[in-house]
Amino acid sequence: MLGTGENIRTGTSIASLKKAILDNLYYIQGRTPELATKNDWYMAVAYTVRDRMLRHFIHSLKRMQDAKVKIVSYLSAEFLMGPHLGNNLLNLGITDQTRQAAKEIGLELNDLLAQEEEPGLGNGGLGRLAACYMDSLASLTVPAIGYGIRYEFGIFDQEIHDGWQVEKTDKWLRLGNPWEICRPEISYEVNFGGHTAQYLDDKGCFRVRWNPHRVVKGIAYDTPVPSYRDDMVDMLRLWKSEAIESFDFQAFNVGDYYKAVDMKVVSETVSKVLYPNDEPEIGKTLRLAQQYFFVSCSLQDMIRIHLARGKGIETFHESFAVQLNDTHPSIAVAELMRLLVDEHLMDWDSAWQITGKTMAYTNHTLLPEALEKWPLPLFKRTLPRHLEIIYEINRRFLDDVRHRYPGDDGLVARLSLIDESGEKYVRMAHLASVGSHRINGVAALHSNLLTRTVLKDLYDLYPDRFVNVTNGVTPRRWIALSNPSLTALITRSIGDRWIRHFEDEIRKIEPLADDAGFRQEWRKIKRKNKARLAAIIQERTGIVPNPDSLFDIQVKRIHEYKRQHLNVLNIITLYNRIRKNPGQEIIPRTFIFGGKAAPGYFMAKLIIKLINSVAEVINTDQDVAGRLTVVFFPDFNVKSAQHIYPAAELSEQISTAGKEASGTGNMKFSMNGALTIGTLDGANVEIREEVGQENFFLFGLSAEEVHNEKARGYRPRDYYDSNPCLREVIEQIWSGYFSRGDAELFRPLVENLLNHDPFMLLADYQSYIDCQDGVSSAYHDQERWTRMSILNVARMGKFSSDRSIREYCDTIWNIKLTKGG
Ligand code: NBG
Repeated sequence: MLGTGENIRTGTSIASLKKAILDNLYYIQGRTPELATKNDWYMAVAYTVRDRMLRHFIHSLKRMQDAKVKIVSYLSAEFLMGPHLGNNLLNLGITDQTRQAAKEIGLELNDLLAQEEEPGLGNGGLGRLAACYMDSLASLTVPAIGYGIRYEFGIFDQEIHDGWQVEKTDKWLRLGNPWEICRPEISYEVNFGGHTAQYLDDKGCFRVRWNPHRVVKGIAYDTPVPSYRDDMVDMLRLWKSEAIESFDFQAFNVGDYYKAVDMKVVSETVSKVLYPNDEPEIGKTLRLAQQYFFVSCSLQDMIRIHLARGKGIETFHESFAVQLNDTHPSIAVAELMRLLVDEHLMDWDSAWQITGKTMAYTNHTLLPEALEKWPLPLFKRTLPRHLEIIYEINRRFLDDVRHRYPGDDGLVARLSLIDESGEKYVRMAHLASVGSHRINGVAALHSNLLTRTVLKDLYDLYPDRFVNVTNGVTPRRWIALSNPSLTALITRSIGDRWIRHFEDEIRKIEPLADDAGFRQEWRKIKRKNKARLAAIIQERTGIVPNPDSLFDIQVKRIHEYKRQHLNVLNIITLYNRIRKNPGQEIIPRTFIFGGKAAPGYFMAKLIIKLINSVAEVINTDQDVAGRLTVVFFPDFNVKSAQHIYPAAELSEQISTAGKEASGTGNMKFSMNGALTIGTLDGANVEIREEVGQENFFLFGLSAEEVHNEKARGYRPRDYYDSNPCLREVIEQIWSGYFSRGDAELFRPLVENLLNHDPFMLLADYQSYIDCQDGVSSAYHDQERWTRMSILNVARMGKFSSDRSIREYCDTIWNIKLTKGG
């Protein structure tokens, strides 16, 4: 029986949900319960949940037609949303009813949650940040559209074979995607290649026409992004590339069927696959095509929405605040100019004003080699009209620079949008900066270093444009969804307002750090989460971790600057101590690693092999049995992350100071009660400030010390020569101790450390080891450790993405928050 007055599509009583699931199974999946597969059931439940978002979704889209409302347009080549079902149930507040409804049908909700294949449309932190920001935008009831690419294949699935990473195609769409709504009628044409022609229009004005070589079409796929327990449902609009019909036609007319099909294949290639690098790779035409493709569709869509509000094009910036998530979408500066000047016939100066007021740019990296630049010939071949526009932007920009700094040719060359120091390149960070009214870094240290290193000249020119917005993560997915037991405990203690108002409310658990009963429950929950993770690890790897050992975890992309191999040096050091003194008492530890290496990044892949090789030796050594365990958790992604963070006790944030822009995993760990061992890098600095230095394990050189040591001429070999423990560890790796006698395998890694060590592992080694000893002794005192853990969570308010979004609204988008403030 349905609850009184309940609708089959919207009702949230157990009876309504149950009926709806069975209905959707029949009418959407075309199955009866007897024949339904697990995926059929998952789909039926997913559609049932989606139905319950649509009323608010449609209403929110209607609100976007209101000319008074400014819409945030978050342009990002990556959105790492994670599995939708659990999160949507949570945000709608119908998890318990749905669990019960499923149960009455004979289904386990957890099995259905496990059935969902996550959309891995991102590489790491940058893509996941975009997803957290979408959650906060909706929850703060800010109208927002996330614009990106609907990659057919997301980030590869990682398998481990013989200790090595093997990449497998991610076929996430294979079984269908119930969360998206395809909108074939929302589509735009995007041009590529060809040439431009100048002409005088009927008023005698100089105009440019672009005659492209190729045209593809972008189709919108919309995914609702619900707020946490509020009416707002924002939208993720991803573009899929397709062939335009006219091309098929032409070929058909001359009877060339195969050419028509070829054209279709080429067009569909644009949104085919996510580039699996978290640093850009120079010279991939397809990547530039992807960037331009999604940016052009998105800007055309925004202009359509703006004009549909009945407003003139000259007020575009009042309708949209466009945020460029790194330089990947920075072609938007030139594309908006093209649309305004060439298509909407606006004069250059007005168009430039509007562009600057609309755009803002977030930088996510300090690694100079990671700043995107495109070889000029490639750029010209792909986007001839945009190159002309960029030249014109550059001409005016550099005139201004010359005017302000007469005679400084060096400065002009450094600031130019075109790098002419050797082979010519278009500098995308410069384009983004010149075309934006705000430029931000993602943590205080990072923003500060930006103005002193990679963007220094731009900062000197436009100091008022630079601001900091420290990253944040959503406490909904990362605590309420991932850690239900902790969520229940906190809610029992301080009520449930903390989930929505994390910034102010979570602090209320601070006094409970002194409550022995609370501490005991806290520990029980951690123990339970560890046991749950241990079971998953056993299932995935065959390794059986001891749930009473200290869970010491490093999960993130594999990169030399993140220094997973420094962690390995500590593991081997501990191992050597036990070998020499088997009877000694030590705190048992389980070291867990997870993360993907870019497929072409040799050293990162070798680090994975090293971890697995060390694991093999240590895990099978009877002398250490149960005391040290090393695990490489394969295929780290959002789904597995939700099991990993809640089980962590120690969070490894050990990048070389000055290299990690912010980090966001560091926040997820700390929010789940892990203590951090870390350097003064990225947001670690602010996390330590918030939780208190006595609740944070700090080690290593500061960014400034790293800089100075390098300036003095860093010699890693000096550290090697003078530290016997370090020497022993390096020699073991070198000699084949962990590679069955193969002394060649890890040679590139060891030689790099001894001769160059660009990330200064050897300089930080002893400080890291000492700090790890401090961790062990702190862990010895479980009451003290628990107190520190509680204080970490209590003081994480600042790192809610709600706070970040509030700051973006205030200092960048000029949007007044109506609610939740
Ligand atoms: C990454 C940084 C991280 C940061 C995220 C989100 C890129 C280019 N940058 O430190 O490495 O947390 O961006 O800002 O992926």
